Amino acid sequence: MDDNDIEIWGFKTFRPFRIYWALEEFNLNYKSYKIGSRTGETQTKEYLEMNPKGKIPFFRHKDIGISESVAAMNYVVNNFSVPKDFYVPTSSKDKAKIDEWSYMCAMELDSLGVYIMRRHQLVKNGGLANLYGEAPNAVKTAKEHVNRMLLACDRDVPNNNWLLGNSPSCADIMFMSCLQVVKLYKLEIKSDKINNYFERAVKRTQYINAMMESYGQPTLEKYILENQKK
Ligand SMILES: N[C@@H](CCC(=O)N[C@@H](CS)C(=O)NCC(=O)O)C(=O)O
Repeated sequence: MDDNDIEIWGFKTFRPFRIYWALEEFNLNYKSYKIGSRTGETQTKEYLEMNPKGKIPFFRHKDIGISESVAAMNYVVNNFSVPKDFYVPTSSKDKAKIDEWSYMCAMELDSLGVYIMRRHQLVKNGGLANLYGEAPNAVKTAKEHVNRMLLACDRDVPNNNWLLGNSPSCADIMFMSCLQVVKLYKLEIKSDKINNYFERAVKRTQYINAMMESYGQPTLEKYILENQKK
């Protein structure tokens, strides 16, 4: 398939980042619209006609529009010619392993973990308690949940490789996107293996390009520093 007319809406958070990283791995052309959540930009008539959820990211390629980050990431890796140094499995076993990582990240780390923290933490701690209500116990148990899930991942994180071998795959995009936000919320990752994996992964050029697209900075540290100045 050709990469004409790929468009992506959204930036500055870990979910659009997933799509940017996939697009960068596949070296595709795309047009990005740097709109943020809760800025009003996702609530215009035009945007809501495209994506009635009123959220970011939104992805469009020709006649298909996709309003879920994981689905858009998968669309990219399943519809364009696969670069040599990116792993898209053909075996049902490896496909299942990638699904296992993706669902774990989207449900356990994202929805039940960092997103609960984000919704119910105080604004001064980077949360949205002003909109969704302060819920210290929910935040506490969400943090514990993230911790527990990360410790459970430790066994399956390799010492020197990507999650499924010598090249990154969607499993890595998903896991790294969540580790990124775990770090943004200053949660300690109590696994040397996972911390070392993170440090290896952030050196990849395509990761850095995706960071530039979504956060305007090559590293998370620089993005955090930039925001502290504001
Ligand atoms: N499951 C969706 C979640 C999308 C989502 O919640 N996006 C956030 C920003 S990363 C958003 O737009 N929030 C605004 C809102 O909830 O109104 C995905 O993975 O794409």
